[in-house]
Amino acid sequence: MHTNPSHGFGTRAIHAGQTPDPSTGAICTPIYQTSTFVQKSPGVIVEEYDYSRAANPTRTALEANIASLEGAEHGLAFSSGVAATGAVIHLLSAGDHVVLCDDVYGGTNRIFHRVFAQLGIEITLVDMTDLEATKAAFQPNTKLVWIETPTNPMLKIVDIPAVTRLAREHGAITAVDNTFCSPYLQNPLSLGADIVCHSTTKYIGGHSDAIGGVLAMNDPNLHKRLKFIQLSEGAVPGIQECFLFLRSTKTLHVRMDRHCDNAMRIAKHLEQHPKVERVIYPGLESHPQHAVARKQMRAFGGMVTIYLKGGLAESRAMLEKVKIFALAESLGGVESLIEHPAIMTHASVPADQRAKLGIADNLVRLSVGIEDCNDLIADLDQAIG
Ligand code: P1T
Repeated sequence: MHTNPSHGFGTRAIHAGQTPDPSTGAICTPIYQTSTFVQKSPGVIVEEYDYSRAANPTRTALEANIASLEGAEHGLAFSSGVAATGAVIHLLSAGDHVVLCDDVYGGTNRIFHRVFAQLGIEITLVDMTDLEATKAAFQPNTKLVWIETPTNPMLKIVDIPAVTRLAREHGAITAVDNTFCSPYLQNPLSLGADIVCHSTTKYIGGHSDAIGGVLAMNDPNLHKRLKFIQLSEGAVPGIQECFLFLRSTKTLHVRMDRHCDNAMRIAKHLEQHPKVERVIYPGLESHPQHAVARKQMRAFGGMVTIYLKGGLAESRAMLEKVKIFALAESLGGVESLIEHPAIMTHASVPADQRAKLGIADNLVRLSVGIEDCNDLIADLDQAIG
């Protein structure tokens, strides 16, 4: 199927990167479950295919599909979101410096501080909603700025054009972890970023049944370097996973609309709840960066973070009482999840940093699914008590 960049998101989601199988007409891209490809003569190969770590047609279709959804020239698929993150950090050399968003997924914090810091990468954590502090964090050896927005779990919104401008002025590249938005809600390359990163495990996959990651970029040199890292490190996705993600992107726009509608209703409901101290949702007027969110996001996503009145006892009681929400790490699936960041997803973040960010015992994170919203609200109400 021919698609071009001017087609709407839904058309590209369903068709980009995919042509009916030439040998059978199968409308879905086949699962090319093969590790190797027969050569016509030594070195004479069909298209680019010689070995599936280097390239595989099902993966090529996924990479082209995601690139189209991000408005990018190139896509690269990885075995997980952190594998995609690690590939970007491998662009650096010992002695290089990173300006890192202070509130990121716990595993992102961990790979920077506990894997790459040992290899000589310097890191400065900064609250990127404070542009003066962000500017002050740059050093002469700063090579990479890593943004996550909305941040996990505090849902802070980083002004992508403003921070990418600072990075360019300092000769650094910018990568944006766009997992919480999916390509449907925000396209960081169009806002000035050099690389966009997703954990496809989340909204792109959408069904809580596969782990994966992707990068998308425009610059051919960055693509060449990252493709070399993908080949050399070998953290590539399995072919079945590529098929599942391709299947899932076809409904991404429809699912995201429902995630956003449900999350907005739940955020507004909980804002009025007598046992809830504070609701953090970028779509609420009360969110400190609501204006920035309006500028760079098409809608406000499916993640809602709340502070309950009380402490660990109150949050533990709620997490044990939910019946439709499932107590589990991860996010972005069709089913609603609930979790305790301090004990679960962000346990690997040092306690002093958690305290500084506000990841407290009464903080609870919701990944609002696409069930009937009335049922979700009733479930939260009975669990909060
Ligand atoms: O789990 P993996 O596919 O490796 O993705 C890592 C990752 C990267 N970026 C963001 C913003 C993420 O939220 C994650 C994974 N997050 C969770 C598992 C979680 O519950 O927050």
